[in-house]
Formats: sequence, structure tokens, C-alpha cells
Amino acid sequence: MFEGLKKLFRHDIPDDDEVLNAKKGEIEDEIRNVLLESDVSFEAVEAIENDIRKRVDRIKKISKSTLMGIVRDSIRDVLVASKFDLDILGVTEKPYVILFLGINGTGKTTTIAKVAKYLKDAGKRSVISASDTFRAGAIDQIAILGDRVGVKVIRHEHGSDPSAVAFDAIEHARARGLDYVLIDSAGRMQTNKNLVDEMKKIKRVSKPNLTVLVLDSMVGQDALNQAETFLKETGFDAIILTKLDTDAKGGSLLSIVMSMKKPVLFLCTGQGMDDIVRFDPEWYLQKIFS
Ligand SMILES: Nc1nc2c(ncn2[C@@H]2O[C@H](COP(=O)(O)OP(=O)(O)OP(=O)(O)O)[C@@H](O)[C@H]2O)c(=O)[nH]1
Ligand SMILES: [Mg+2]
Repeated sequence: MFEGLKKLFRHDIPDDDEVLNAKKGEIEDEIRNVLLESDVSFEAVEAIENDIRKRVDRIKKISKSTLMGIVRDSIRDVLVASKFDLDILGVTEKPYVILFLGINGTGKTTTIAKVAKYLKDAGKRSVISASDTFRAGAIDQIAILGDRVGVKVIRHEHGSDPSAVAFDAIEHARARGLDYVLIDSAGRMQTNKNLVDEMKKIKRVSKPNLTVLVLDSMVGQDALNQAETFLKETGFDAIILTKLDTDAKGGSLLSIVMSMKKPVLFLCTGQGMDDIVRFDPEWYLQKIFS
């Protein structure tokens, strides 16, 4: 994971201060190239580069370790802006309703099971609403995952109204004093008018405390454009990025964070139920700089 960006300091950056100062421009170019080669978007590279330049210009004599610190700080600054301030485990509304949206196959259903386990491990009680009643097999999929993590799944028939399932799940949570309701939804393309209307209806009926967009970190600009469409149609509060384990280069997280300008709640790093971490810039920096 992230091998591309790990190259940032494997290049022969001189340890000698004098040489390093003489080569400042060259080294800045080198950093820029590594970022671009690692699929960091142009926009994000510009932001990081400008920041690096400003910091470097303030320093008369630069050593390799100060330079490493500067690059690290610049990347951190881009990421910190997208930190999700809300402590999902400390919310007071009960039940706290989270609606998961996203285009086809981004990992919504898997992520819901992971989040359910994450909450359970923290001593919280949840119920899952199998509100993807559209795709054949979706209800069984979430039911199996719910079983695996030991969290109840409220389900109706295939083809039934997804909002009604969500309504029942919320009632179920209320009656039992559960802490969270996690609502799955059918993957959709922005062009699918029925599904977009359905999504709006789920939102209207379930009045989620939090709406999250689940994004596959590897699908690039296309997915981001689709997300923008979601933004217009329904609005969402935060992002969950999946499949970071498949990002060999490492730039996708930075690019998405920079382009979406929305807080990131979780990062998913595999198909296992524990492959989920709260978004934390330090986690990412450690992966790159260690
Ligand atoms: N490597 C990897 N695979 C993942 C991750 N999250 C989900 N997947 C896989 O991605 C595929 C699709 O996941 P789903 O959870 O079914 O995605 P979805 O968004 O619910 O799909 P639809 O309901 O069809 O729209 C499955 O094979 C998952 O195992 C992840 O973080 N890393
Ligand atoms: Mg699904």
C-alpha cells in the first residue's frame, strides 16, 4: 500500500546542508514528480508544493530532516482540513441514524458491517436496515454480514419499499433503546432517476442524523463527479473511503480529500470486518513516512 509516496525520501536527497541548499529547486521538482507519479491530483500537488515552498523559503539553511518535516507538515495540513470533528461514539441522539449512500459496488454494504462491528466493539448497540431491496442478493448479503458481526438486520422482501425497512429498523431501535441505526441503500448511478428519488425518500422518512457517502478510493475523477451530483441531489455530511489497500501508489486519499472538501469519517483497508480505521492524518503520514 502507498509504495509510490513512500519514495518521497528514498531518493538521494543529500544529507549535507550545503549541497542540499544548492539543490533546493531540484529537490522541489523531485518531490513534485513523486507526488504526481503517485496519482496525487494536480490540484493537491499544487497546494502541497506551494505550502512546501513557503515553508522552505523561511529557512536559511535546510537539512534533510527539516525538509522531511516540512513535506510531512504540508501533507498534514491538506488532510487536517478534512478531519471529522464529531466523535461518532460520543453522540447523544438515540438512536443515532446513519444513512450510507454511494454508487454501485463502492463497498457500502461491507462498510456497514464493519461500522456495526466497530460500534459493537466500543460497547454500542446497533441495528442494520437492509434498505437495498433493489439488487438481487443484497438482502441476503447484509443478513450474512450482520450475522457475522453479531448485529441484527431488519429486512423485508426483495423489491419492497426501502424507506419502510428503514422506518421499521428505527422503530426497532427505539423500542429496544439501541444506540445506532445503520441504513444500507442500493448502489446507483446519478442517471438513474428512480433510484435517486428513492434515495431522497429514504432520507425524508428516516431523517438521518448523518448521511455518509461511501467512495471507492480507486475509481478516480468519475466517482468524484458522481459524488458532486449526490451532493446536489441529497446532500451528505461525510465520506468513507474504501479499498485503500488496493492503492499501490498512495495518492488517491490526498486527491479525494482535496477535491471533495468534506470531512472523512472512516478509511477502509480490506475485506475483513476489522479493516476499518477512523480517519486520522497521522495514520496516513505514518504509512508514508515510516
Ligand atoms: N480490497 C477491498 N475490498 C473491499 C473493501 N470494501 C469493500 N470491498 C469489496 O468490494 C466489493 C463490493 O462491496 P459491497 O459492500 O458489496 O459494495 P456495495 O457498494 O454495497 O455494492 P452495491 O450494493 O452493489 O452497490 C466486495 O467484493 C467487497 O468485499 C475494501 O476496503 N478493500
Ligand atoms: Mg450493497
